[in-house]
Formats: sequence, C-alpha cells, structure tokens
Amino acid sequence: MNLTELTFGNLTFKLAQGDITKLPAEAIVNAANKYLEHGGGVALAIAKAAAGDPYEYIKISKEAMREQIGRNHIEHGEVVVTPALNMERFGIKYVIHTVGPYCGGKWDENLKEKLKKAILGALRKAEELNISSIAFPAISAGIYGCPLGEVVKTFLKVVEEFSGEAESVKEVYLVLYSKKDAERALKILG
Ligand code: AR6
Repeated sequence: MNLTELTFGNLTFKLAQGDITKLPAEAIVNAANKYLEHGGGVALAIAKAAAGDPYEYIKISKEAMREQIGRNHIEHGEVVVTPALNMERFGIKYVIHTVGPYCGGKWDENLKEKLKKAILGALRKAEELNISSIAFPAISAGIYGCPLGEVVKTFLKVVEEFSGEAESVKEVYLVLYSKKDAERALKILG
C-alpha cells in the first residue's frame, strides 16, 4: 500500500494507494461537505464502513458538529471528530471531518488557501487528540473538482510547514484511491 515517503524533521509523510477506510492510522480524515451530509465519494465510503447505514453516521456527525462547533455547518479550517465505530477493527480510532474548497476544474490562490486551512485544521486536531498517525484522502480532488496535482503539492507544503509544530503526530498519510492517481502523485513527489 505504501508507495514512497518523505521526512520533515520528526514527521514522515507517506504516500499510499487504496481504500482509506482500511488504512491503519489512528485518525482518518473525511473530505466532507460543510453540512456533513456524506452523500458520495470517500465520505459515503467512510460513513458506510463506520456505521453500516450511512444515514446513521450522518446523524452521529451532525450531533457531534452541534456539540463541538455549536452550529449546523463548518467553515474551511473547522473540523468535527466522530468515533471510527466498525473501522476500529483496523486500528482507526477517529474520523476527522474537514471541508475542502469546491474548484469545478479551476485553481487559484484563494482555493489553495482554503485547501491549506482544511488540511491544517485536521492536523492540529490530531495534535489535540494526542495521536501519532493520521491519513488523508485527496481532499477536493474528486466531486469538488480541484486538480489532483495541485492538491498533492498543497498537501506536501502544508505537511512541511506543520512539521515545525508537530509533537504527537509522527506519520501523515496521503491515500490515493486509484492506481492512476497514485502514479500521478508519485511523479509529483518523486
Ligand atoms: N479511499 C480513499 N480515497 C477515496 C475513497 C476511498 N475509499 N473513495 C474516494 N476516494 P471526493 P471531494 C478519493 O469526491 O472532492 C462528497 O459527496 C477520490 O478518488 O470523495 O472533497 C462529500 O460529502 C478523490 O481522489 O471528495 C462532499 O459533498 C478523493 O477521495 C463532496 O463529496 C476526494 O474525492 C466532497 O468532494
């Protein structure tokens, strides 16, 4: 599953290919929408893997959002934590929901800043939870239509910047679902 890794201080950035719902990191990140309606893509896969019935996990997520954020939506950079439930058998403890930008094929500095916030928010929450490993999907590179290459480059940049403040977090995975995406990411990191 692991394709390559890069080291930034005490932190290792690992590129992996496969299904994030089975990746043994203490937290996995969900590429959610702002209402935590897990209707498609990796969000639906996580909701099904965690709770069986995705509607049940949507309910759990919305309740957690009300408790943790005090609103019924999140902004870029805000995150919500839910238990991994059935995914605990793979060693996953938490799901950290974050929302990336909608690009629709476009890319600019503003979209990049929104994606950076979404990634950094999840990394900082992992520190707060005192965990050592966290796995991300390619946030915004699916239904939200951001260019995969830019998403991968942005990840690398944020992880490098974050390594300066990381204490408990030692491993950050970027998990690409398809072989084709994984090969493209590998070229960028290579
Ligand atoms: N494991 C790893 N990566 C996956 C998996 C999986 N099981 N399934 C899909 N991907 P997307 P977005 C990849 O569309 O673009 C949802 O409906 C996929 O190949 O899941 O941020 C939410 O509720 C792609 O590279 O997220 C939001 O409404 C990446 O995950 C909206 O989609 C992200 O694709 C968010 O869109």
